[in-house]
Amino acid sequence: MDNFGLYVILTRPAIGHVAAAEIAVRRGVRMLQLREKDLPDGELLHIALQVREVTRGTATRFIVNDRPDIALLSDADGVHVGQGDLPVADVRRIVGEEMIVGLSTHSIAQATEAQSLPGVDYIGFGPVYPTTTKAVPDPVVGTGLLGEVLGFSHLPVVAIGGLFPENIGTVIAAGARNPCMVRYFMEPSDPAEVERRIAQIQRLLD
Ligand code: TZP
Ligand code: MG
Repeated sequence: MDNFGLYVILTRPAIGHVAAAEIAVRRGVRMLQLREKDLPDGELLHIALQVREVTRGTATRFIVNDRPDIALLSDADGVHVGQGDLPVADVRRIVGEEMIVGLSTHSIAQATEAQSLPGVDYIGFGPVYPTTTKAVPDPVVGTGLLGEVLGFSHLPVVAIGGLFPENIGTVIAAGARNPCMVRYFMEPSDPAEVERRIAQIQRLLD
C-alpha cells in the first residue's frame, strides 16, 4: 500500500473514542487505530462498532489492534498485530485477503523479516523515543535505526514512540512519512485542542 501520512491511535482518549474519531475523520486522517488493551471484550466491541460507524464511507480507514475477531465483528478495514500476537499468516486465515494487516517491529531483524512475510501491508517501527504509553516498551530504536528501516522497507513504515512536536522534526528528517503519536493527541480534554494538535502535525507532513 502507499504511504498514508499521519496515523492516529485511539487509546483512552480524554474526549472519548467517538469524539476523537469524528475529529480524525474531519481532518482526513487516513489511518485510525483502536488500541485498548484493558477493556472487557463486549465494551471493546461496542466502541469498535461506534468507531466503524463514524468512519464508514470516509477516507479514514479503521484498524483494530491485536484482535482479528473484533476487527471482523466490527467490519473494520484492518487489524494491527505485534510480535507476540497471532502470526500474520494465521491472522490472514481469520480476516481474509482484503483486510489491511499491519505488523509492529522493534528491530532491524524484525523489520527485515516483515518485508518478506506474505500478507503484511505496513509495519510499525519503534519506539523511536522512550514512551510510557506501552506497559512494557521494547528498547528505544532511535532515529538512526528508523532511517535504516525507511531506507530498505518497501512497505509503509509507521514511526512511533515518544513523538511530540519537539522531536517530530527528527523523524521527518529521517524520512518518516507516517508518524504516530498517542499521548499528544489523546491527552487533551478539549476537542478543539485535539483537532488543533492533529492539524499542527498534518501541516508538517504536507
Ligand atoms: N508501539 C511502540 S511505542 C507505542 C506503541 C503502541 C506507544 C507510543 O505512544 P506515545 O504516547 O506516542 O509515546
Ligand atoms: Mg498487539
